[in-house]
Amino acid sequence: MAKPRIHGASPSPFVRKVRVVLAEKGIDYDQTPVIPFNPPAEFKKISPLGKIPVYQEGDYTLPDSSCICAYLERVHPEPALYPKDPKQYGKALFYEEYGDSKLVEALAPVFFQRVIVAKLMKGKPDDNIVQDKLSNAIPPVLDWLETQVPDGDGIVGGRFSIADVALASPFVNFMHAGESVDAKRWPKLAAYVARIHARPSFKACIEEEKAQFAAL
Ligand SMILES: N[C@@H](CCC(=O)N[C@@H](CS)C(=O)NCC(=O)O)C(=O)O
Repeated sequence: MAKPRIHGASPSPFVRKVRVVLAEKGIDYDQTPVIPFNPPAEFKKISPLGKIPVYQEGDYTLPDSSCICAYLERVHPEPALYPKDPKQYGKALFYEEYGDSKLVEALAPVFFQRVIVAKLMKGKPDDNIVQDKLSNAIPPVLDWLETQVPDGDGIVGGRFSIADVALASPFVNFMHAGESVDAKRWPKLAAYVARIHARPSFKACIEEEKAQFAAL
């Protein structure tokens, strides 16, 4: 098998999902830090939606973090990151979707304003957007997650899975934006996110990203 290459910049929650899965499965890879708002001319050929990440293995390319992670599970089945039980499998896919859509929609604008606009683009962040998300969009999402998360590592069947990867990844962006889950209001969720982020797979990404942002 050709050494895989991930096209996409590390702070993307979707790129991070794939990097965490690669690390959990012990797969070595290269990375091209494509920024989707300013992609190289040829990028659309491998990313029809113009989004990151794209996975490449020789001349095989595959966009979309969920498709990539599912593919990686087929070619590297161990350690398994998808439950074998059909009902748990269905739940894991739903939590992955919830992380990728609802959670990213709620948390990412705070990251975008405070990090992308303020630090990378050296612009003025729109504090109205940030406050609206923090006050209105985010609490109901965290309220629901508080009812779902376990005391252990795995939200589905007590085993770490793709669901945990997808749910924990957007909280890294929240952290880069100077925010965290309020442990007084959402104690189970705060502890769960901290546990997942402490896994070596997440920790390596987080430390690398922090160093990148510190250099700005
Ligand atoms: N469903 C996709 C979403 C990927 C995505 O939205 N990536 C963002 C960066 S975090 C992007 O490339 N945005 C550029 C755009 O939407 O044009 C996946 O899971 O990979």
